[in-house]
Amino acid sequence: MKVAVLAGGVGGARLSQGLYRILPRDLTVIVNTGDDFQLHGLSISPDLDTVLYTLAEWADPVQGWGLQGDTQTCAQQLARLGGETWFRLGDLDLATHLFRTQRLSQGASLTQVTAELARSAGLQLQLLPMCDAPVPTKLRLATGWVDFQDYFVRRQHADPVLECRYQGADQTPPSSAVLEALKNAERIVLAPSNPFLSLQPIFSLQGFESLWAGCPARKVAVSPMIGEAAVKGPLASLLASLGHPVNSLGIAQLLRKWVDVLILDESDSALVPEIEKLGIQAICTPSLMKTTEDRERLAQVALHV
Ligand code: FO1
Repeated sequence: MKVAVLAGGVGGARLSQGLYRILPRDLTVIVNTGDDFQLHGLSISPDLDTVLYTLAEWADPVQGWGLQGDTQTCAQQLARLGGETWFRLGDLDLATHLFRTQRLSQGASLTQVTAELARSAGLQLQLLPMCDAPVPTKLRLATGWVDFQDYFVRRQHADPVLECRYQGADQTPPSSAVLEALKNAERIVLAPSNPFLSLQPIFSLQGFESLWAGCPARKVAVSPMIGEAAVKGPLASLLASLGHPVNSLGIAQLLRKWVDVLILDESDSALVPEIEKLGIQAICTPSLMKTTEDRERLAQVALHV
């Protein structure tokens, strides 16, 4: 079965790993690039790297992002020189950024560079950025609009978000590789990624709604909420500040036009009737992914519901 996954962040990477263990050759992971930015002249694609490192089994298991065993020698020297160190790039991680930045400067597309990185990591799947042009996510806080990593890392996502914008998305189509993968998929899985920060940037691309409507695949999402808490990151606070229920019902309301099925945690079974009133099927199962076995088990559910 050909499967396409839409993913961003650590939750997206972890479910993608579960799917990859089941379908190493028939999987395409389409990744949010709204978090991408430039720092020290380097092209940084955090969500692509989180998925790449997780699938290669190189990821730092505690943070979920970055490389296991990485060191900060370069960042320490940069701090001595008075450089910017609010966004920590590990010594090993720098190699990925040097590679990506050089290949982009030689005229390669982000899709090509990502394929080269995936091949070098020994991965058999198709790993795709959602598009090849920058579509930076901007967030409105009480103090005004800020760049994504300014909100997420520099301010430690402590400020309430009042509005999200995906700059240039309506003039940027998904890449042709993304179009092909979605059209040919027999199942599309929306990973348990933040709907505002990881999925909506993909949905906002030019022509995406009509592309989606023309995809014959069954569309299954996994909720990133368990009870009133997000498994990771600022999702609960975003749901609250943007006026949605802070639980999987809020996720169902946001995703109802995009999916046929929502998988939610077994502890949230009381929400099933409300979710099914929205016209989507709700399936309950343990959804916390601590081990690789958890990831594979949840992936099996996403493939078979
Ligand atoms: N997240 C942090 O909270 N602090 C960091 O210094 C940081 C550095 C970093 C470097 C490379 C990378 O690929 C990811 C990094 N992240 C860091 C994670 C990243 O900001 C977020 O996980 C995503 O952008 C949100 O999904």
